[in-house]
Amino acid sequence: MAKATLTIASKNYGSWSLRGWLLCKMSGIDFEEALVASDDPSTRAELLLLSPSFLVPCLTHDGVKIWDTLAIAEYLNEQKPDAGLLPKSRDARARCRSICGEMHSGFSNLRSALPMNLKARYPGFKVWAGAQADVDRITGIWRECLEQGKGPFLFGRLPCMADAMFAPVVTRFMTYDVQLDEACTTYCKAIMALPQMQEWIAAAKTEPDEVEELDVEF
Ligand SMILES: N[C@@H](CCC(=O)N[C@@H](CS)C(=O)NCC(=O)O)C(=O)O
Repeated sequence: MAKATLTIASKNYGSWSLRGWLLCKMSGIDFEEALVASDDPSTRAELLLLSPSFLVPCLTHDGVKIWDTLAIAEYLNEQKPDAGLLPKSRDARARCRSICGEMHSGFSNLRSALPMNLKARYPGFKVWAGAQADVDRITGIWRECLEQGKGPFLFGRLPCMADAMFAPVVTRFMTYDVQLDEACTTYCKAIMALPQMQEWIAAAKTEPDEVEELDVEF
């Protein structure tokens, strides 16, 4: 079967790109990256051809395009059912899908106030109350999952779909110096230590410093 292509944008700022890329890596699908600078008007036409929604990530595989991160996750799970993108038990799968959906559609205060920026560090950053409510809900989800699945990842020993969905939140917590309890700190360390995360972050660091308008939700 032909190699898949994952269209992504900036590795430093692209939180959805990171999720899509981690999902591809975790699934083990054979894929190549197509990196587009989505802020550059001259490449937007190209992006429109590659991704019907104009958004990234977009996965192209065997004649189909999948242009939404949750749809990519479900598609990869169908293609690679043994990769462990979803937990094995029905109950855990239901919880995993629920928290992935919650991440996909929610936490807009956190996403706009603490945009992903892997190269930046803001020690002592003041998180405003609206974003703090999102931090509290996310850490509540993590604690519950870590207690039930016994860690080190949200649903047990290996990272799954939910860990990919929350990975850019982990990096935001580090960038903005968000104070966490021991369980959540340990979880963040486990995510940051994943070889795939190390690979993505190393590539992000080689990107040129970006335009200021990208320092907003992206
Ligand atoms: N719901 C979409 C969100 C994707 C999204 O917002 N992607 C951002 C970049 S991370 C984007 O492509 N923005 C449009 C642009 O920059 O032109 C998904 O799940 O994939």
